[in-house]
Amino acid sequence: MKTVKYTAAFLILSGLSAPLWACSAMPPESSFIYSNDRNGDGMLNRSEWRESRADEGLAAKFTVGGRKVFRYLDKDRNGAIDRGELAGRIDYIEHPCAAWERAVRQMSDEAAAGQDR
Ligand SMILES: [Ca+2]
Ligand SMILES: [Ca+2]
Repeated sequence: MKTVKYTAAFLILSGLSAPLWACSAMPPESSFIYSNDRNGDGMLNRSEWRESRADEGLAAKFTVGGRKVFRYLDKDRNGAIDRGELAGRIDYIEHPCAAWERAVRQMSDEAAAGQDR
């Protein structure tokens, strides 16, 4: 098991596998819409909005599901809220890649400590 960890840490440190080891997450507004978009059109209509919930891990700067908030956020008045209309108004409490980055850092620290021995 140690060999696997050290090999992974070596590959990460050497940059050989950067594309394989990269962590990516969708923007928070996309995550919110994806979680609440029942008809899959990439937007939240009034009905979807009323039943929307912000996932644990997301912090919204608006009252989720509120009628007045819907009117305020629907800037183009097309009856639906899209990603652009939510941009900057919702964020991750902790970025989804943060735990992954800590784990990678710990592996590389352990690998470095192993080389010092
Ligand atoms: Ca929808
Ligand atoms: Ca709109």
